[in-house]
Amino acid sequence: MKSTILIPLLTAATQTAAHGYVSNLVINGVYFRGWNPSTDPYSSSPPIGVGWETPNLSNGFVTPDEASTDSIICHINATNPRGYATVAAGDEIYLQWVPTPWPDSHHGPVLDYLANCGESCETVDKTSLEFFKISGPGLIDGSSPPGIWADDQLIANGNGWLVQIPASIAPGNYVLRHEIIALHGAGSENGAQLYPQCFNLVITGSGNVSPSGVAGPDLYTPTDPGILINIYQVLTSYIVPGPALIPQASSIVQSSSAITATGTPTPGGTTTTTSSTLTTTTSSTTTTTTTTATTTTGGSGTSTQTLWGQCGGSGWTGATACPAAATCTSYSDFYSQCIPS
Ligand SMILES: [Cu+2]
Repeated sequence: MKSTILIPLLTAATQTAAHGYVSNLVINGVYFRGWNPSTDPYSSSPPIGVGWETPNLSNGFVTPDEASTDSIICHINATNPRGYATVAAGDEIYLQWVPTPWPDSHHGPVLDYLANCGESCETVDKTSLEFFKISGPGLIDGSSPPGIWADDQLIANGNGWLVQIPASIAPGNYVLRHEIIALHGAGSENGAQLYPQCFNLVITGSGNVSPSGVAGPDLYTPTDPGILINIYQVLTSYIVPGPALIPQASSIVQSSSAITATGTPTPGGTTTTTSSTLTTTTSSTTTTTTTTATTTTGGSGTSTQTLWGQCGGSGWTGATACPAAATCTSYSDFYSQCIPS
């Protein structure tokens, strides 16, 4: 009896520091940086971005116990970003996560929702947002525990996830809520880890579908069958948490998405919604290379990495020293992180 309880606990404990976030979006080849919780909260003037801003200093997750709170909407104490990216209905958006690879113990579904902001996503009250689900694969193959899950496909495709904006969606201002739910500890109550990440989009097009949705705190409960579940057993099915997919949702084949240019977010209040300013960057062979370079930029100006920042791993060219109270800790061949000593 003891051993069945102990194993998941140990699994969770060894992975506590290997959490993550979306480092960037790629929209038709154009790169938009996300909110970086390792560096941006320490900056007095972080760049205008499209990712919701959160003082998520532990680079952590939202717990099932917080599913009924505002934390579930766009992560802990999230506030509106000051910009947005423009995308056409029908286009695909690629969301890339760090660390690379996403910790492979963290099996679980990958979910995408939209919510219409009305006038502006830069000023909207997040508690008024009503989310409808446009994508939500969960279990791919449960025959060999702990199974193959949607986020295993994410790891296999450049550590990113491709989601299509439904072609028939009405144009307007939307928050894209993208989320991984990690189930490695989900056999115990409050053991699942929810990683919601939000982005501001202006969706263009001529569609007329405006689905109804549900408020963030109404999406899940801690005892949903897809949130309280032991994945260390053969599973023949899995009930993905949250509301049903809208009928217009599409299922697309996952792949990575090459970066060909860097996009500048359009500041809120700007009336032009046709396109963002593009700056062509030196082309790179893989998206991973570009991400690494960007992470390095985040730590520029000092040879010491910030607390929780990356400090090593295969291909890493940034700072390898950690602040005085932290130790550079290796989690895989690909990722080391400055952890408080
Ligand atoms: Cu984790």
